[in-house]
Amino acid sequence: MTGSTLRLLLGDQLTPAISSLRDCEPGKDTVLLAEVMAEATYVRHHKKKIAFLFSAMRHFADELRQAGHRVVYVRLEESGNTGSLFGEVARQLGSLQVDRVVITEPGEWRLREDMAEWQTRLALPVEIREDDRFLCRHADFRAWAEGRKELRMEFFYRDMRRRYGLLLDAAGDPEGGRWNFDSDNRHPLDADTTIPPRPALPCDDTTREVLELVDRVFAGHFGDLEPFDFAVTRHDAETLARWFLRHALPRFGDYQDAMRQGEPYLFHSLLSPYINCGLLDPLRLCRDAEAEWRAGRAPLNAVEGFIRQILGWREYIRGVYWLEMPRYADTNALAAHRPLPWFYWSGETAMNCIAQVVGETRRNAYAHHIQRLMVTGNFALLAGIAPAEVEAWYLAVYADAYDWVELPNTHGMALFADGGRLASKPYAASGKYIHRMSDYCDHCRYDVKQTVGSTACPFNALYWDFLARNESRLGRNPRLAMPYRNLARMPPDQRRAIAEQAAQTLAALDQTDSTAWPSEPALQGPDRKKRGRKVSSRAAQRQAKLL
Ligand code: FAD
Ligand code: DLZ
Ligand code: SF4
Repeated sequence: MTGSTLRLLLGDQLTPAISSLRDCEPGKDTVLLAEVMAEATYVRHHKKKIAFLFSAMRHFADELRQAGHRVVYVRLEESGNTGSLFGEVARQLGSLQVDRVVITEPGEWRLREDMAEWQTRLALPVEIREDDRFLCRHADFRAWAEGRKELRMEFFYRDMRRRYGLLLDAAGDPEGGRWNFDSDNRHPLDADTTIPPRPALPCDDTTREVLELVDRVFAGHFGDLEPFDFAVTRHDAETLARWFLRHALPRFGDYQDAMRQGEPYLFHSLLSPYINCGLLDPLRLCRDAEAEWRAGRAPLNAVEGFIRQILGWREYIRGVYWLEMPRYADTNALAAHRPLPWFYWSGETAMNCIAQVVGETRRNAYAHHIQRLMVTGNFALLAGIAPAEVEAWYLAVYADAYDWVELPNTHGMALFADGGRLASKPYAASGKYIHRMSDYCDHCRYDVKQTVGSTACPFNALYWDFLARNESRLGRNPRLAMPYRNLARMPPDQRRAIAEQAAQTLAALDQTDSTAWPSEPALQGPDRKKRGRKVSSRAAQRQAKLL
């Protein structure tokens, strides 16, 4: 066979209409999907994330075969699997007669850089196409950003609303007279608000096989593998999307920022893993959400809020990533160098908010936005944890995490490590914010109303200390004028006491086990469990005393 093309699809490219398949000739071309160690371990992804992607990839290969494509699917343990995407492409070229390789650009800089060399290494044309599943092309984002002193999501979002004609009235103005209803979307949950139960999706044989594989091969990775309740087919992902639009979207807006102990999902969509891997189409979700409002089934604040997350934040975040990389990842505007505390992995801390979020993350490979931003992210910001360590954690633990979306959210939004390129101010907050938006403090050993003393909430002194420590960098930020005025008004004794309290907390943090997961390489089987226990009980002892 001559004149045929090898079309590589990555684990987050599970979309039949993707650019790399656009001119595919099913009788002639070969589509390649490969489970490879390099992708599963470049960070040690949560077990559920690996299982989700492998099962979704296997199901997608079936979907393509049913549509008439010739598919080569390489399983992780298949004999001869080279362990890398390049190796698998090269291996297929040995057995297939192809003239060229076609790929849709990957979502991560490291892989994009690697692929730039493939044509030379393979001595064959390698065409890398733009990923037009996103709603803003690279050139359009660059043109929008060109000449702007500051990049701000809000202005980008308005342009995107106009471009796609979403939630506009006949005159082209925003429905409801405002572009943004965020100020309506900050309600804490009332005690009697009930959360709708999510539909259960049973595992099929393919998923069960993958669960067995992941349990055996990735036993040393973070996270609980079961119960496993992710959708792994387009059909099931669409079922979950329909469920969300009908049952959770109406209250999505009101409770978007709320947190409640024991309720990891509230009214969030949980759709990010499916959008990011290509099982759901972001524009269709926006249009379907708009239809719910037009049909009178969901209020405008909810629908606008949901559309803003996808059309606005998601696209803006991606635009910033490709505009700023690779320099972006190396910035450290607040000179944060502290290692990541072990309790980000173990959850063993007396700070109940962190223990809850880490526990849910371990169980579900999911935490909603405010948990990521205002609990684990906020603590890392206040405590000055090194951005690269925090980013490696977020990239590993969430099922929706890929560098293009995780990095700007963590580096820019949560840690302000880019000095304000993405957000106009750091999302720094004391325990008061967590208390207002959740019931975590009701179950905490610390007292959220205290700033100094042995039972004081650690977030409080750290918050003021963060402002004081970074005054030369942040003091002139107009959006921080009020907290800096409050800091300036504090009597010197109080400032001194807060500085001492924060210093004690940070010293305690420095004494806790701080390490990547797992603490020792290749921990497997029963031995792993024993050593894992030893490490975590040592950490627990220290933290019981200190944090
Ligand atoms: P919903 O609350 O239901 O929101 C609807 C959709 O909007 C999401 O599915 C998602 O596609 C999109 N969205 C919302 N906020 C953002 C955002 N800030 N950036 C991009 N898309 C957004 N999101 C990821 O998809 N992958 C990540 O690796 C990731 N890492 C994050 C790290 C930090 C520190 C923070 C603060 C946020 C991160 N986010 C990430 C954004 C956001 O937290 C998740 O998209 C959201 O929690 C996913 O849950 P959901 O589907 O229930 O979202
Ligand atoms: C995340 C992931 C994992 C765990 N495994 C694979 C894999 O075995 N094969 C693959 O093609 N992709 C995988 N992925 C997704 C890739 O890491 C992702 O495509 C790149 O990071 C680019 O976004
Ligand atoms: Fe978190 Fe402080 Fe509240 Fe405890 S008191 S849950 S540490 S904010």
